[in-house]
Amino acid sequence: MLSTDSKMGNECHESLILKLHDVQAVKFGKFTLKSGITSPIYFDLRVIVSHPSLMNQVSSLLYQRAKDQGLKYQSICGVPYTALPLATIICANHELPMLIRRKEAKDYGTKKIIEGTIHPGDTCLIIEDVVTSGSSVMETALVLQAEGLKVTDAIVLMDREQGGSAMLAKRGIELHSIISISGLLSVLLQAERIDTSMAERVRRFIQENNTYEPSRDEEDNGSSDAKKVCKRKELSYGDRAQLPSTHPLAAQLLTLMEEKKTNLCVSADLTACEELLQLADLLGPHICLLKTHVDILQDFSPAFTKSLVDLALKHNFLIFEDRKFADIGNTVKHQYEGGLFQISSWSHIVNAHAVPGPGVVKGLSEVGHPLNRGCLLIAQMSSQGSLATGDYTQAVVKMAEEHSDFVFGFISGSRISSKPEFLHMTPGVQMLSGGDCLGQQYSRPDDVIFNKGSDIIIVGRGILGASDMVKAAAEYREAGWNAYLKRLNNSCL
Ligand code: S5P
Repeated sequence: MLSTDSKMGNECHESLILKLHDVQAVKFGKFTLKSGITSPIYFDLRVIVSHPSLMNQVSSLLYQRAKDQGLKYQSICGVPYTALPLATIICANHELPMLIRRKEAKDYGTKKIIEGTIHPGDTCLIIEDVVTSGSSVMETALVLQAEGLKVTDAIVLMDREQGGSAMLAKRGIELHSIISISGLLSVLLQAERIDTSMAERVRRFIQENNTYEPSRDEEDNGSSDAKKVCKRKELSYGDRAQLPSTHPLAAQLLTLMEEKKTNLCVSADLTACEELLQLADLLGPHICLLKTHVDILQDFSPAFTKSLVDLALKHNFLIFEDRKFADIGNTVKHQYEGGLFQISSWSHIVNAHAVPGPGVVKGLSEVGHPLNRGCLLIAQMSSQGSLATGDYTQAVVKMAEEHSDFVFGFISGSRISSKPEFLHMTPGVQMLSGGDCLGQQYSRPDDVIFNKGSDIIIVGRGILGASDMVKAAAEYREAGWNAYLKRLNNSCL
């Protein structure tokens, strides 16, 4: 087992997930689904109606999620049947109007399909227990919309991450889930309720059984984000390396990416030097960048950085110390050059928050520029509730452009600068979207590179947590590279 600290926080719905497993609302084995497909995981959330404390816990989480998202709605409708009592509890506890959708219209009397008082123009929030393809939520939404109600959001306890969210988004409904498959598997794995091979079987099943099939139009153009990408002339990594405005270090990185055919950066968040060096040697052939957090190493020594630099030369990758400098220029200068770690002596790339103003870049540049080092500015973050959005992100782009002799790119969730000399690197990447229990949020490689137009995927636990890290790295590399090729092919040249 690697010494990475992958421990989950307590507010991770850990107890809820364990209770759901206790009452067999989630089961592992071999199950034949309605479609005839054999699945290694099965959800039967209906059983929770017999467990009142679970019902209360789930309903309050659903309500809280809507509150955290800042959703505005005038009524709630639960998708029949399991979500019906959940909606009832929420509405009763918070004195909210509820609507009930009938499965079948009554064949006598009013022939109503929705029970309750309908105010056309009101927004109705949909509640659901599990979403796979999203079709049940959609059916309910259509019935509500036919009555003149607006449906913009749905809250679900469990998203199976098999395309439901994408399908609903395409139809204007945002899906918010409490538990993701990745979160569920992490908790059950840690509690030793399932083993690694079962977790991997489920992950693979989910990836291979995505129910969402983009329409031809979408396939041709990508999502709406990709349409924006398509409008641009898309240069290859190799072409961007040749641009006169490209920073020499960015040019070196872009060239090696093209040569090695990889846009994968592994986030080597390990706590023992020897393990980190072994990882670098093992994954070196697959990566363009190795990202470190040198201050989490328990046994750091200058000899370690020398070995790491040797491995970078051996496998032709660059080193990126994820130090996230965020102080006044004079202080970051010392932090970069001196102290125990002497970062500037071995790390090709560092990153910084722009929050202190341009002084942070000037201070770092005084040390790094003469050494031909480069810097990324953190323009967006992958964590939930990040404040690095909107005007702040725009200001970071401006700051980068004004210091392009040292700053050559961004940490961001998507492409935020149209200048091809800037590189975009995106953390929070796993094969399945979802998150951890401490606010990390994951996007898939294809989404990051093809839809969002980023250049490099940064993957930590998606690889470090796999039983076969080399295989996992190869899979991420392939997914990232194929998404890049798809983007180039899709480019409107
Ligand atoms: O916004 C960010 C910026 C960074 S650099 N979100 C991040 O997760 N990171 C880093 O990327 C984080 O410090 C960690 O080292 C890595 C993500 O790790 P993972 O295990 O969640 O893939």
